[in-house]
Amino acid sequence: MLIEHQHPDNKSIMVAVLGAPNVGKSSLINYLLGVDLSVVTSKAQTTRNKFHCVFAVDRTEIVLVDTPGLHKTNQELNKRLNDQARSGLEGADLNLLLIDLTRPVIGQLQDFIENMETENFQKTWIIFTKCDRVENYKELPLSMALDKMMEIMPAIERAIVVSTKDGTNMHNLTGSLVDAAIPGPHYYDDGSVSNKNERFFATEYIREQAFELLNDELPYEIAVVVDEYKDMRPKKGEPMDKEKIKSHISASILVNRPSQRAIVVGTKGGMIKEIGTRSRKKIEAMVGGQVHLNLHVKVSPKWFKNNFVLEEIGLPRAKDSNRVWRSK
Ligand SMILES: Nc1nc2c(ncn2[C@@H]2O[C@H](COP(=O)(O)OP(=O)(O)OP(=O)(O)O)[C@@H](O)[C@H]2O)c(=O)[nH]1
Ligand SMILES: [Mg+2]
Repeated sequence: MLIEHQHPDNKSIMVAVLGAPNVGKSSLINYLLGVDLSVVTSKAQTTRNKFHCVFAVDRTEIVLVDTPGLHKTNQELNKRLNDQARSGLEGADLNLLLIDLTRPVIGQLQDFIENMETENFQKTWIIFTKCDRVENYKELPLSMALDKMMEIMPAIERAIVVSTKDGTNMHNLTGSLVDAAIPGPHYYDDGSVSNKNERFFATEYIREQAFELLNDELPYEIAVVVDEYKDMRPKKGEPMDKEKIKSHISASILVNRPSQRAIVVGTKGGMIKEIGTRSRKKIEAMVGGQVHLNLHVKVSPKWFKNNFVLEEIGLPRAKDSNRVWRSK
């Protein structure tokens, strides 16, 4: 948005949402946004790319940066996921560090510090998540835990206990973000929800369903790439007939081994059909019209070590990336 078109009372804040895998980062973002934009599954390491999610409260723009869960690793794919999380901090005015109340809290902070250089951390709030899963969470010695956390990491200013399942304190969190926002221009146009496009979210929604439906190590050995994305919606000014709009998307689910291909296809194609039906519904809700989705399963051995594929799915080399590359 052009600065000269900005209202003088505008405020904005960029907030990095950080924490271990599965603590509820994407769920928190979706709750604040009011839409299921970011993918959420019951499995750890669902989010693979950092990206911005944007919403506004009156004249305050809040930009939330979703990030992959940070964890210890030597594998190339995971190094790149960690790099996405670390770089999610860049330009943030505030960090929300999510700590899952159903697991030891101090240990999570120590793990986080081990995986992230936190010495230069600015303004950080601890968000204790999933309080609905803890009986009598108000009786937990959280203020003692917070004191200890502040000692370990001086950038921590405060803590909020939340649940995205029953909404505990989520309004307080929104209010606190608005209060912490800084007077100045908005970065995004009104109505923008993300810096990623619908094509990105289409791959995410396919991967989300595959992640949820597949078991064991298989979710971690799949990737989704869009081969063709034809947006058939009418251009600005053209008449809109919702029944007729049909976007065409052709996408591939990459697997590591031929035996995995058989599982993803399923008996009589049942699994791929289910992944397709569920993800198509979510993509249709996003684009606001009918979608024709063509899904394939391709064997791409060790795609998770292949620089070409990793770049294609938005994971460029990390600082600590391995030195040996497979070519296209
Ligand atoms: N009971 C309960 N479950 C939650 C809450 N927040 C998230 N979850 C669940 O926790 C799981 C992980 O949530 P995500 O939002 O995907 O977690 P994440 O931190 O983004 O995970 P990664 O992307 O893997 O790093 C999902 O099954 C969520 O439904 C909460 O407040 N209460
Ligand atoms: Mg996530």
